[in-house]
Amino acid sequence: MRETEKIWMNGEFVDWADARIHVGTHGLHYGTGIFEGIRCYETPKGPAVFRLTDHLHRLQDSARLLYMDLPFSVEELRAASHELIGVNGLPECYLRPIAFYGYGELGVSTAGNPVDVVIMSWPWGAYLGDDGLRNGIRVKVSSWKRVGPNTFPHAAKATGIYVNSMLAVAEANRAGYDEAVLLTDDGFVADGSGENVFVVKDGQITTPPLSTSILPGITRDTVIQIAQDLGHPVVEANLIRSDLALADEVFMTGTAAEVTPIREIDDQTIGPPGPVTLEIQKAYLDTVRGGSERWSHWLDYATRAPAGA
Ligand code: PPE
Repeated sequence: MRETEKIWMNGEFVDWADARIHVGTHGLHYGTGIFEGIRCYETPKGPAVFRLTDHLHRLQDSARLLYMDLPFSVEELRAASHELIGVNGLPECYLRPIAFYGYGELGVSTAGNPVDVVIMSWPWGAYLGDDGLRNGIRVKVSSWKRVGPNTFPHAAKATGIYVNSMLAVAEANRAGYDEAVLLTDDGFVADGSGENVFVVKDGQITTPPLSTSILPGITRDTVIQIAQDLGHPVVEANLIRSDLALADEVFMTGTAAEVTPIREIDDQTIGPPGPVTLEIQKAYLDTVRGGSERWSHWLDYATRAPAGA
């Protein structure tokens, strides 16, 4: 990763190299952390963070699901995010707020541990590669199932749950694919290791409902609204594996992945990025870079000039 100057840790800016934690940290041992992934884009009116408060509200929801008291409010974390962007002076960056049970007592119970909160920011290009964003990626349905709703509160973007994603993407990558799609135990399409999934068939766009153990993606919500506005209503309905293979178009959404077309699933050709995918991808990238008046309320403009400006 590309290092930047400062990291915000529990209310202070520390040098990148000094942002350390103790090896006895509870979150390291038991995966008891929650996090967010947010992008800041360069726009004609300066850097703007996309749907910042929505991401921070999801962080708060994740905390609640892990019985965690966040020691900072959404407003404080919003201000800290803007300050960090200013301090690091990057017009475009990815923001990674993370909160975790810290150093105090080991043992699975979180009693006796503080909650530490950190925000990192660094430049992060196309998550699945520039070529993937342009020409589409090759995906494999994972043999690992998405954790069920009574195994893990999937609405929480919690660190520990990502072992599920890590196994799926490791399996896919080792078999030569770019990304994995996970199914639920019942065989319904859930999400990618770090993205939500959309299918286009005979002009109808469908995405799995929140009950299929997916992360309630903010990009998913953005795309549903943008697509609807473009005259493509999105249906939230269960999909099975063969719906992917027989689709006219399939794409994935995520803060990191943005709108990434899928050109092949399990060695079945879907084809190059189709017209609906390209229309939505363009509208999404225009929106996040300030090109749409209609959705300008989603842009949270930096309150401070970048360092050195
Ligand atoms: N599902 C999963 C499992 C997931 O991790 C993400 C985000 C999404 C769906 C899409 O959510 P949203 O970003 O709100 O649209 N994955 C984040 C982390 C990726 C990583 O490798 O780290 C992201 O896109 O930032």
